[in-house]
Amino acid sequence: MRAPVLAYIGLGANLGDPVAALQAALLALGGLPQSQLLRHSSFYSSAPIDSSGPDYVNAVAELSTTLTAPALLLALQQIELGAGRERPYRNAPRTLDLDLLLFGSATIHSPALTVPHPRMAERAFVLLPLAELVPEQINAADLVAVQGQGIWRMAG
Ligand code: A4P
Ligand code: MG
Repeated sequence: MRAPVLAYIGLGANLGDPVAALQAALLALGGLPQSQLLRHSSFYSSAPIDSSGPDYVNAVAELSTTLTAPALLLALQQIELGAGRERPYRNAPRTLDLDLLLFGSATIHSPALTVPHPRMAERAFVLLPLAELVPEQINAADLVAVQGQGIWRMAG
């Protein structure tokens, strides 16, 4: 059997009830086969970046898994579909977005999957929750660069 890998998943939503959507997504992540949800960050609220609609709620989850990265991506997309995700156009507002940010120390460049997630270093809504879980993996200069992005940690 494959050794478990620590995967970090970015959760985001800005349509419907985003907090409920993220809570349901965490439950679904906890129910994935060959996987264990270890921790998740606080929830953060921020204005859409390169997107539109209401403010987003974002968080990051830490999963220990023996799934392969493509199998995990497929499982994430099934959870998105179950949350009513539609894809009318790129960066459209969404009921749930699950991005595979990190998959152990893997670097992946396939047509369906790029890991680490190519835009994560530019985004406070990824870096701040990820820094709660694995501060040693976050580049301090990246954190400084996103300081101007309005984002706040939600209570509870
Ligand atoms: N794909 C490739 N690599 C990955 C990966 N590491 N994780 C492919 C997930 N998917 C990956 O994704 C399009 C395709 O990317 C997939 O078919 C998959 O094979 P998508 O979720 O269908 O489309 P999308 O969400 O419009 O694109 P993407 O890349 O997820 O968008 P971004 O760049 O993540 O931006 N502002 C705030 N405040 N908060 C947000 O959460 N999110 C976005 C989405 C924009 N602005 C935001 C937020
Ligand atoms: Mg996505």
